[in-house]
Amino acid sequence: MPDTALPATPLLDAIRAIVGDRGLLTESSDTAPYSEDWRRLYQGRTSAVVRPGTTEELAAVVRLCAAAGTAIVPQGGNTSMVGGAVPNEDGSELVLSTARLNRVREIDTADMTLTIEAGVTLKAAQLAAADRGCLLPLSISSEGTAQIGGVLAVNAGGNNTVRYGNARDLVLGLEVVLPDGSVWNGLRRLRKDNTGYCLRQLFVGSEGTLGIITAAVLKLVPQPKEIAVALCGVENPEAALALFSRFQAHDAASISAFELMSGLGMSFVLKHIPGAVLPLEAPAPFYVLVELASPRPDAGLRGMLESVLEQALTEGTVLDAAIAESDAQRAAIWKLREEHSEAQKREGASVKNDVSVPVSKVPAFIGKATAACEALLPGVRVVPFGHMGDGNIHFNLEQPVGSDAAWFLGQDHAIMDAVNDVVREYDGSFSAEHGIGKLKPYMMPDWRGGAELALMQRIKAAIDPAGIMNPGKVLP
Ligand code: 2HG
Ligand code: ZN
Repeated sequence: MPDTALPATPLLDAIRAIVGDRGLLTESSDTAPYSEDWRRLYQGRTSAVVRPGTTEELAAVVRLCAAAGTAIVPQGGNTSMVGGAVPNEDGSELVLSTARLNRVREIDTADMTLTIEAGVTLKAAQLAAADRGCLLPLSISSEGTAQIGGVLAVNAGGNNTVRYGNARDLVLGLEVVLPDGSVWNGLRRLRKDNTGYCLRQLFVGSEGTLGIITAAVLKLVPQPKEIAVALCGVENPEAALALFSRFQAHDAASISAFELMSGLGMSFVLKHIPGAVLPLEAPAPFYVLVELASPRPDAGLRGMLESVLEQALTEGTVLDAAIAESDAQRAAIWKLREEHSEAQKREGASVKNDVSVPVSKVPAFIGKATAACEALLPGVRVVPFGHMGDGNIHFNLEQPVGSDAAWFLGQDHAIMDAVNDVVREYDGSFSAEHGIGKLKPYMMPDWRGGAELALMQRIKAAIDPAGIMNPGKVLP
């Protein structure tokens, strides 16, 4: 055994007896990928990653940890942008991976429900639904890796919130392992069920601090039969908002995504992502990706897209536009948007602000926050993009060219504070869809202090009195 492996303990022996050898990783080379977050902001350590194969196994492991007073960090695809799924640095916390809970339990096309385990990736869940002619209307850039359990635990939003709401809005039922190792089976599939406190919504968005989601019943909708996508170049966020209003006035119900990108963010994608091509004549200061979708095959979306864009071109709201002519072109346009995070990572160090403001305030927010950041850190590169149709902007800042990455990352609180001051002016939120994790608990007293935070702390104490579930996340 290499000297990097930590010694076996009675707890690990007992856990091994439940999950078997394939359910327990203890070599540091095996546990390392589970100990660091996607952004590489947090480098934790753990003596073991436990990978139970069933809910019963997972519950038995939690019972052992509860008895031993050992803290647990639940982890799905480990795609958190806020360090929500990494263990601390002292190696005292066990990582509990849901990856092997990966069964689609049931798809019911009459009830339009998907009963699915936590470890299925969002992409696999979408494909399972599509196989049965249904759509799971949740789409995020990390869907190939992110797992259902984590997606629900953080109440992910993504690209289709403008039409279908956030993950929370799709959850009919949940199965949760509680901090004492008991299992709450709330896998109901009812559209109406007023029976006291809505417990499932307590766990959605709790980021693993109240229990571990092991399975869920999610709502499905009919698969779109017609989809139309365009990439538009626009002068500024004001023009993007004007375009959004045009589409809304025309047929608000057909909008399934309305995404904003900046010229700089797009240039990073074109530079760093192989195969990325801009389908417009010339680069633009900002871009909009608009997607219309309908379950009707003859909805005439293509014609509608053309006529709205023609009007917008005539009045100057849009500088140029490309409408996808095939599935491949549609995917190529979406790739330009979905690779924004990866491209920014390759360009250098970035500080992220996952914030939301009322949709009508997005342009003013971007203008003011840009000015604030440029005044704070001359040379900083502002890369706002995101889900304009629901008001969620990823107001990200890339390090100044030639600056030291560690120095830049050390400015994160000053940058986030400057951006959040503007968010507050517009009655927005400092955390729109990525959650609080390990990065933002310090903001909670300021933003959610008083009765609200006190209530959250009492809920945490009531459900997890020993504080073993994902310590140090969400609550300060
Ligand atoms: C997206 O919308 C994700 O692509 C990631 O939420 C955003 O990298 C980010 O800040
Ligand atoms: Zn996003």
